[in-house]
Amino acid sequence: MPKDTSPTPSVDNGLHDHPPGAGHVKTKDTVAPGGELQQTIAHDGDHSDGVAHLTDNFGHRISDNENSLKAGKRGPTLLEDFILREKIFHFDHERIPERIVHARGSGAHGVFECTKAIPELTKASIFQKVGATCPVFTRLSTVTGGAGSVDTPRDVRGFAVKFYTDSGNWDLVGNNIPVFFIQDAIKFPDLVHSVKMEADRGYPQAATAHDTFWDFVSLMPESLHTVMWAMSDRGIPRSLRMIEGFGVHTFRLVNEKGEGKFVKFHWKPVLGIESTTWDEAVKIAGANPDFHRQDLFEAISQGDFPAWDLGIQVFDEAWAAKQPYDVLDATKLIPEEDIPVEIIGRMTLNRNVDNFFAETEQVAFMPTNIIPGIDFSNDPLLQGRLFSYLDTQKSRLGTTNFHQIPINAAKCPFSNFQRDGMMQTLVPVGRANYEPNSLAEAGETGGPRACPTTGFRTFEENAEDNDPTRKVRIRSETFADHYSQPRMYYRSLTESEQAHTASSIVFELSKVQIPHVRERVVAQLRNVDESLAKRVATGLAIELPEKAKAAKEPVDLRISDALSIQKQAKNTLKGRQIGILFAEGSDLAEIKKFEDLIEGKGGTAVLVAPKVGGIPIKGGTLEADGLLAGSPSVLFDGIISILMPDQAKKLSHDSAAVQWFMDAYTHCKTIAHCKGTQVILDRAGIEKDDGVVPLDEFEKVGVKRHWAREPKVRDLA
Ligand code: HDE
Repeated sequence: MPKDTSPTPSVDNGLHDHPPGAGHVKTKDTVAPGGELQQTIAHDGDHSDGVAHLTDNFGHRISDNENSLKAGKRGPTLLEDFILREKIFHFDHERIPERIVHARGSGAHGVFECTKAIPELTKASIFQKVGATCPVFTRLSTVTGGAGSVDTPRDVRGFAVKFYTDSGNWDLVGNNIPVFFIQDAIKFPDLVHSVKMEADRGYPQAATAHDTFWDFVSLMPESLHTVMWAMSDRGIPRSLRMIEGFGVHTFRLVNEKGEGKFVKFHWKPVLGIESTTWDEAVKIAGANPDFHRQDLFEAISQGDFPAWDLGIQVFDEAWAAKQPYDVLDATKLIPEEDIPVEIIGRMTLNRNVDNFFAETEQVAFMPTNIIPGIDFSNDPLLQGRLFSYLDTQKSRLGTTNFHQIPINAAKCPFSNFQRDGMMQTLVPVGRANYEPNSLAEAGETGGPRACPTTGFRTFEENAEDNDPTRKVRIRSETFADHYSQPRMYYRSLTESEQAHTASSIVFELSKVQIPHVRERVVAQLRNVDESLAKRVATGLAIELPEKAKAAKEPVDLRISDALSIQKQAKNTLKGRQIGILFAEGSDLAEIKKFEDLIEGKGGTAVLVAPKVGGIPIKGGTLEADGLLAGSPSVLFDGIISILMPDQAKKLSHDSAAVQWFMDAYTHCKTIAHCKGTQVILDRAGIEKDDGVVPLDEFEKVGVKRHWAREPKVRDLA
């Protein structure tokens, strides 16, 4: 065990593995892809005298930490001074948003030990064996005041415990009062707005004694129970070591057999509960605003470790139904005289934080951090919290990767397919960032998988199949037919569209390097359409694999013409681009005629020529919109060619011109041409068909695609 450099007596709770001699910036904790917490020395530049070198954030040693770089002794500071800039830049960004509630808090590390095993009640790993331990981090807080407010206002105290268990983090985020002001999460922003400093004047700080809070209370009878507690001596504790803690909500314990019982959690301070008088609290606030924080810190530093016993009140639905209140109502408690509190464990806080910001400030508690064996109830206040805490962490910590911050990271392995995001510190290897995947079959890392037996399963309160309140992760059988509609889609396509689809799958799968993936796709296609599957298999030159097993056998649905592009293609010039090829000597009047026709019908005529400047033609000169070599026919929906025979002959030796026509032809586009152009068409191997027409037929033919041509230009097998 490395040497402990903190003033706290060293206690090994598994969380305190500092490498020796790591200087001021002692360690950088990183979480390996497997989730293990690793610690590497961020900077270990010991001098011979044993003092570490001062460096910037990238490890560059600093020679002078007193003077910025200036132009001359008394001159202005230079922008070049990256050392000064980094130092000030970092300082400018030191603060993060404080918590909207519970902003002022004190945290400490510790250990939880199970003192009574309760496997009959819960499968939670931490409660299986007497003596089982896990590290914890606990943050005790006031609710109302800002981060710099005093410790002893009249207020509720937060009591948040993070258990780093071997089955993940469990956060029991409670208070020192067993009930809450409101019954439904939707009232929380109103409650908090009313109790915090008033919106216009910015005061009072950390106080309930003002208009808006009592206005709210006076209108919200449900708040009175908690108000009674807050106005009693519970609201002014003597020491954070002497407060009780409560989970407040009714939770659930679930055992290995899946049987559930309701539970309320309690923390009983070993030192007993102590309060101040109001007069004391007020005077302490003036005498020592950090009274509670200091008290906790010093007690732990001195080895006087505060401890709490964890207790439970367990009951079932039948008992709950008989009570004069609803156990899902967080404004109600269950008297200990009705259900005694049974002690099952002890938490001891035995180590102060090394760094207040890194740990106490950055710790992110979330009631959604729950482990198998414990579950939520339908308490509407709790249900709202399940949403809120994750959300607030993004706003406070700035990144979805806040779970990687050492104080928040699980101490058990964790791995999933969540990736990237701001401040990503993990370096996942391989390409498996999705699931399902079969990469392992190809010898690659396939990544983790869900485990139905050991994974978290939500308790099924009303397990009857047809109960609409049953919480399930089940896909309805009515979603099971995966093939009938793909079949309908494929069969609704025209022959040429089907050919395109088959070819595209062959092309895509030819790029797939993993043979079993190709085969599995073809196996799926057999359920869509056997002929398609055969076509693809032939295209790939692979054996037709066995048909994939269908969750539900597909049926033949009615063909739908609306699914085909070709069946509903519009033969219109509107919105279409038509390329008109001309050259020296072409007839301006003829060109104009087509331009007018196209523009008149809402299309765009683009003039293309071997040169772009003023070209002498019959009837004047004309500038082209695009150079032939730079305006391939793929840019147009159809093409028109108006050329003098001598120019056409010349162009028949120009590959750009020949390609221009050849492309339009193989792409099944309309080619309207003058007689002279024939020499280029011949060169391009273009045969006459419905879409290769003389100029005067252009208007009649339009610019639809001529799919009947396709078998002549492409192998559609
Ligand atoms: Fe909280 N509460 N809360 N709360 N709460 C927060 O989360 C919220 C409630 C409690 O030391 C916030 O990280 C909603 C009951 C503690 O870091 C936020 C509702 C109880 C802490 C939030 C409640 C609590 C918080 C602010 C009503 C006792 C401090 C910063 C549905 C059982 C944890 C943060 C720490 C903190 C929301 C009600 C206890 C905004 C919406 C009831 C001890 O997410």
